[in-house]
Amino acid sequence: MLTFTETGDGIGAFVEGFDAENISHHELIREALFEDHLLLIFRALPNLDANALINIAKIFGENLSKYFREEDRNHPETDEILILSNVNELGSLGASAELPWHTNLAYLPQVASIALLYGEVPTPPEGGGATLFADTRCAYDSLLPEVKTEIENLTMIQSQGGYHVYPGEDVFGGIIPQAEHSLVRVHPRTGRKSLYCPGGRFFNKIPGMDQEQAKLLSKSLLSRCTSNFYRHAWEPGDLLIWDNLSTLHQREVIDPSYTRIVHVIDVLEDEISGTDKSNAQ
Ligand SMILES: O=C(O)CCC(=O)C(=O)O
Ligand SMILES: [Fe+2]
Repeated sequence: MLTFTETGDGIGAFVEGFDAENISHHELIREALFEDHLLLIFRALPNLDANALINIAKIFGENLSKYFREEDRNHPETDEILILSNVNELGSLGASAELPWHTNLAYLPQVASIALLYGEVPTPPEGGGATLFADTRCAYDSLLPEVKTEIENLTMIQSQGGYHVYPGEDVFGGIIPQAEHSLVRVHPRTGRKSLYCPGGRFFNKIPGMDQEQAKLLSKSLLSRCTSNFYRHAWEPGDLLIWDNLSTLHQREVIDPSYTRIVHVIDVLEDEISGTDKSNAQ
């Protein structure tokens, strides 16, 4: 039987009994993800190979790996999975530093609706590298009505010189990918509002707002979102799937004397557009 048990931290549920071959489970996990938990945690699936992971991602939609740079396609068997590791020969993309709060691909116009992270070689608890998740939908709901009105029509520029390609742009020539997104997003599936990536790793500016004021607003919204979070201390074979439009995540620093290898897939959900409709031209 497919069951969901809440983490108790206001976001996320542990999933048991999931069978990817059972089609009736597909809509159940989509519903549990978007309507209820925003983060699904599958513990200890140590034998999940590349195909199995790709097939689970397909339940949610189109793989966005085409936006990754050629040189970063580092999985030996497929282009659809990125390996993030703090071991150079395996790809140094994630390195060992902390990754501040962010949503994946926020600096692309076509953002990822869902993301998957699979822990192939997690660090032991003393090795760091836990991943934290916060609910930006609840954070929006908790704002005072006057703050909601104040931010309703704001946009933010999200920017990153990192490892994803901005379609049509030459990142190798030094152009930093960036995109403008509405701060308040309406989830295309549930109709619920959330704060979309209100600060952290990719925040650049708020068009039309003085930069000091923009930074203060971003900081205060970010701290509102991240006052509660679920902290995932990895065990071998854990799989996390999250609603990337209604959450933020962060990775704690890794002790570089430990090896850590995780696999990433970013997905654009089939039935919805990841493009910010409220902002569409
Ligand atoms: O390594 C992790 O736990 C998270 C990695 C991540 O958030 C990213 O690469 O976007
Ligand atoms: Fe991420």
